[in-house]
Amino acid sequence: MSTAVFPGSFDPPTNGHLDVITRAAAAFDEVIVAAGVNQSKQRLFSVEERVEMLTELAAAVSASTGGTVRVGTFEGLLVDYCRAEGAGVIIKGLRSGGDYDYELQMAQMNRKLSGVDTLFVPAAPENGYISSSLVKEIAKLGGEVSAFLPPSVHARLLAKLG
Ligand code: COD
Repeated sequence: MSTAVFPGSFDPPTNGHLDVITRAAAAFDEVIVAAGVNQSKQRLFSVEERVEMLTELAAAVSASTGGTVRVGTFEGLLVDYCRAEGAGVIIKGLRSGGDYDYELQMAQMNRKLSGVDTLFVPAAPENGYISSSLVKEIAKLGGEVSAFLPPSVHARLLAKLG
């Protein structure tokens, strides 16, 4: 069985993340969407909230694609998590040359460390400018962000920001 891990902060998950999850689900028997737990980073959503949002999205993708998408969390080295889960591939989304420069080095290092390879999924053109941090900034300043988020995530963001 081919298992891939799609790691991220997902603070919160966006339409860009959802597109990558959907496309990965079509290519692998199982996709684990793994939310990183990094105690030193300030997040808007707790890890429990991010897992809840991702679990709703994973259920919808599994239902629509017939694939298996589940959600996990990891702390520490990503490749240790991949090995523990029996995953041979890491999935990363690429929006720009900046993403590529950053991700290439990590991909090469992760392969050297563990043999776990990284596959890059190019962002869909309509999602290429979406990032969780920009969406949060716009929403905090009162801007409209519903076009960038799955509806369930949008509702949670509005509730979170009051
Ligand atoms: N369209 C397509 N893809 C997108 C979009 C979009 N609009 N937005 C984001 N993505 C992709 C990103 O490129 C990334 O691949 C993924 O989705 C997650 O994005 P984020 O922003 O939620 O999460 P990041 O990039 O902050 O997550 C960083 C990790 C937690 C994955 C990273 O820090 C990590 O691997 N940490 C583990 C520690 C480790 O092993 N370190 C050693 C590395 S060699």
